[in-house]
Amino acid sequence: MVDFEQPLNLEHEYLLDRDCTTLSRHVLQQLHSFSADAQDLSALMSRIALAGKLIARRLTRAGLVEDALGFTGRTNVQGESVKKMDVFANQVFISVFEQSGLVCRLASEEMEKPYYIPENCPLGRYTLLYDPIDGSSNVDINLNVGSIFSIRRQQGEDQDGTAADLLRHGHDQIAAGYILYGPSTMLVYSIGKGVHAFTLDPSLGEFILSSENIQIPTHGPVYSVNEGNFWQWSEPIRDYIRYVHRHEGYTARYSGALVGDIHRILFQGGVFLYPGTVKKPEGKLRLLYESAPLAYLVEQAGGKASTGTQDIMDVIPDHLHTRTPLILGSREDVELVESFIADRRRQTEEQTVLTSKG
Ligand code: AHM
Ligand code: MG
Repeated sequence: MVDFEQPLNLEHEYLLDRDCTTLSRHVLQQLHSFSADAQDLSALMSRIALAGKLIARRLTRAGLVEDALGFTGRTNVQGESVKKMDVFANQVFISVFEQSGLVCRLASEEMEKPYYIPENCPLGRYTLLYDPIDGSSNVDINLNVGSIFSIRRQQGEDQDGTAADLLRHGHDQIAAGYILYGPSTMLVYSIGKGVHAFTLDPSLGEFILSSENIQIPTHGPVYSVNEGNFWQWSEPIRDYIRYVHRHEGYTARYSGALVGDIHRILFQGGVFLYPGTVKKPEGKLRLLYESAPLAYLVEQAGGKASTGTQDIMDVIPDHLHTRTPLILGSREDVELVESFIADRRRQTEEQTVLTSKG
């Protein structure tokens, strides 16, 4: 019941941003340094934040702006229909890094090959990998979407443009995170020193620190998966879902945008699953700019990321757009899913031995 007699305490409104720790200041504080590398990382994060603000601004008014919503009529390299917002957001990331001297090369879900910014290359020692709009199907219905990013040091010249130096495990990432476009716009990042969340204050136009050193609960109630794919899963994944259906304490949450689902799990605990399906045996999500950055983040928060049989961070992609099954979230919940997979595998092996003997 609202007590209308009580005056509102407006002090609380300013409690969080009283110190106004901005993103760039936070990066420098984390590194305890003003070295060239620290300045680079701070500048990189500021540019990513600028991309986030530009995308958030467009999303906020998308229903009022001509040509903001709907499909372009094209399909991308993944064979998926491209939305106008995908194209816009992809271009925003390119534009904010032009003439920055920071990033020589960008690679994204929307581009078959890496995009070079030649004027940056003499100086820019980094590659930005990103999913400009994650959860595109939510755009036209005004639900949350996100952007995912990962930063790696560029190794060598990549003269043939194959980006072979990117085909390495996730431990090579030096920073990763996401921007969530929800009721507030939030940026969550890690540079290998914990996970920190910033909320965009539109009146300042700045991301202000709102949660520091986020630790994911070791177990949580949420399981987040597209259950419409049940018929397409392997038996161990079905075993796990049958298990949660039959035990108290679980609740299903699935938004259609990975960033939103992971954001919930980061704060409240639980597990996100996008396993292989009949139609997509490797799952849907792409390693380099979806699964690996989120794995890096979740591990930094004390959680776990797995294909079901291997740590996501250890997976080496064979091409830029390689997909992997993804099981991500609270350590105990991910391990429980893995145990169902291991159990079935053991049973199958035992069965094979028995059959061969007899
Ligand atoms: P997108 O980056 O093309 O939007 O695809 C990734 C999205 C994830 O955000 C989400 O978890 C998943 O695809 C939803 O897929 P589905 O509709 O098959 O459940
Ligand atoms: Mg995506």
